[in-house]
Amino acid sequence: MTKDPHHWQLPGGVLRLDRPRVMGIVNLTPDSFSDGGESSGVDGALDRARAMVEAGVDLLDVGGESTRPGADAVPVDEEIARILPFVQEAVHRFPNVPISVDTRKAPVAEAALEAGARIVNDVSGLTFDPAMASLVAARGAGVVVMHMRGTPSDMARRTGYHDVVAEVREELTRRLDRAREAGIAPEAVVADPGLGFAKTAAQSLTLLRHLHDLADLGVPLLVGPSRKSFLGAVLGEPPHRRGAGTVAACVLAYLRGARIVRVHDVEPVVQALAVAHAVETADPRDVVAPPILATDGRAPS
Ligand code: HH2
Repeated sequence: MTKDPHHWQLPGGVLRLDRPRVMGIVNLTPDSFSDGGESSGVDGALDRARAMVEAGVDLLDVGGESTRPGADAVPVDEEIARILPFVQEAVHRFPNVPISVDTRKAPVAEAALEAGARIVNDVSGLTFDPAMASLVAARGAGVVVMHMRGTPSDMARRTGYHDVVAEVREELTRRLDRAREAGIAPEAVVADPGLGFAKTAAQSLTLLRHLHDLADLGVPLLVGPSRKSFLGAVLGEPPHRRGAGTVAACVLAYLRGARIVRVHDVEPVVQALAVAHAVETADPRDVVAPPILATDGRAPS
């Protein structure tokens, strides 16, 4: 869609994607799969967001409805009531950190954009609410178009792929075409293969392994591996013990072309990606080898 996947056009400016970016997850839900209830109060969520900002987060993604399989549907008014106080406050407290709203519903997105959010993260890839694409276009908002089949309630049964990478690429291409037809600027769009959404653990691992094959979508890629069950399948650990696995997945995603990762635990991922990026881009001539021993005879710290 765009020739330059190194920028993301957002209201109020462009987010440069010449280094990996970290999107921090702020769930205002009682039932999210890994942190449900952790930050259901607005003050708690703002404190967690502050810690993420101090750890170097680039974007904050706020959600008021869990997308885990079998999660309860949340009425529009309730979803707005959960997220709006956070968005209203966060745009003032963290003016340099674009706020994204994780929703499939146009009225929720509209309320958040009205309050100053700049991105709509739609896990349905603009397919759930027919009004979503035109809203994003009219507002000039940034948008994450994610791949999923079905809805969170039935997606676990919709994992029949012959070639998961080719089919996800094909289905994402159609969604990106629809976004363009609705008038959304190509530079405002980021695509996401939707790890764990209508994918088995093996399919999520395959997508991560072949992420480079999605590069020809022509838009920057965002990937959300954080604490997901495909990591649990590898590690045999519950969600809150998948932190190091999440870091590994983020680094691998970056090395395979992802520009943005969406995570719960920001600090280790910011560090890991900073090192990965330095290794990938550093000129070896810039690196001065440290002395084996400091001149006073003590080992260098
Ligand atoms: N994953 C989740 C939610 N939103 N958005 C994008 N773009 N990509 C993802 O991979 C993604 C997403 C699920 O994670 P979480 O928000 O922690 O859980 P829940 O949906 O249960 O609140």
